[in-house]
Amino acid sequence: MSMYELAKQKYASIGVDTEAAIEKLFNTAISVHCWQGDDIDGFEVSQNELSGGIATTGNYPGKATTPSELREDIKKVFSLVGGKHRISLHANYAETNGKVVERNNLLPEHFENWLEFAQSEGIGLDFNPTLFAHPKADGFTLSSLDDGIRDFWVEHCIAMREIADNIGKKLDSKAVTNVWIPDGFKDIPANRYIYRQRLADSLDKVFAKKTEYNLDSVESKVFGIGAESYTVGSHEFYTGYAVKNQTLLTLDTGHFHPTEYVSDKITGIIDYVPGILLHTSRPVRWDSDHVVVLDDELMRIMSEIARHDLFNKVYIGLDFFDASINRIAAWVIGIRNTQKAILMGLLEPTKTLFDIEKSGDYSSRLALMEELKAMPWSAVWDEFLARANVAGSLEWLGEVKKYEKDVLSKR
Ligand code: RNT
Ligand code: ZN
Repeated sequence: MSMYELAKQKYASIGVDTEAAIEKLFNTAISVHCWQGDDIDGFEVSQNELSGGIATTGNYPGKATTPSELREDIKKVFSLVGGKHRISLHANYAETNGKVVERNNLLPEHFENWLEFAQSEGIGLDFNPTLFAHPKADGFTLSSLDDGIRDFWVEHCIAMREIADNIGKKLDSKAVTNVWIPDGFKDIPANRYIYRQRLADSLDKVFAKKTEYNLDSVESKVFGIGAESYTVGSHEFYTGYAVKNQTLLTLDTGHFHPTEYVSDKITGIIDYVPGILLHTSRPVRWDSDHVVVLDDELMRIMSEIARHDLFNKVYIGLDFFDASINRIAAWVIGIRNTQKAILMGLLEPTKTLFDIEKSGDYSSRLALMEELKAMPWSAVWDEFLARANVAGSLEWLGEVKKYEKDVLSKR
């Protein structure tokens, strides 16, 4: 009997259907962030240094320097992971044919090549206005007290959600547009209120027009480099804003105090917003955006989604950028780990766990949860890879090494 058949039987004995889990995993799209491929540089004609309190570190050779190289890399990544996914694009990945197009003037045509790529891959796209790495993003953007600066960013966000709406329609797949701003103070502010009022007013302007194929989301943060004392778009601010205005709320796993868990926030907020966008990341001592590993928190997050069947309300996206290792490997590791965690969540005997808990038998609850970790989930994972026709657990790295030799090293 194959490893998978044995695993299938073992799971069946605790009431878990591995076939259903595999099918669900196939149907769970992850929004893959384009910016892992080139350290968030993007392709603007006038390049500006990364800013906004986020940073990539490392100098691994072979990064994508053109849109076609980036798409080639993403194609490679997609060939190494099972299932159909999406691509999350930042505004600074627009293609303007060598012409300077200000961010507030961006149009769907500037994402035409991405649209064609998505069509040929049969996938959806998501968007992010880029409110950093720009001369007008010096400390404050949507919350700026300077009308000129504030209006510029309002216009930029409006342009991006129109692009999302337009492209979402063409792809017949709703696009999530995620707004994150770096606004904040290095040192103790005198007036914590005024910037938040300003931000709320800007967001109202940005979201004023209804869209059909675009879903708005807002992303909070606890601090950034250079904004250690005060972040305008804090978690409380955006939670309130999202609930009041019924936008999605983005939860980035790197944006909270180290002892706070995103996994515990999901059921706290899900009934009050139209959805949650996850930014799966890995903070190491700070919001460092390391590649996602299969750690406890990732498993807890995915098990929350699986236990309550929240797949229709939680949009799973990635957000990490490591320039110190092969960037294709970084992507594949992060995507595969996210999928492994989803699978582990799907392989839990949820009803049994809930029933045991209701009965008050907490010893059995803990025992079962711990035993689940030693169940043969990896045999189900290998079966998923085999059915997806992608390289197995130990083989994919060889393909990345080959790609590095044949393609990346020649850049
Ligand atoms: C920054 C936010 C944001 C960015 C991307 C590049 O702290 O997490 O999501 O990482 O937009
Ligand atoms: Zn994020």
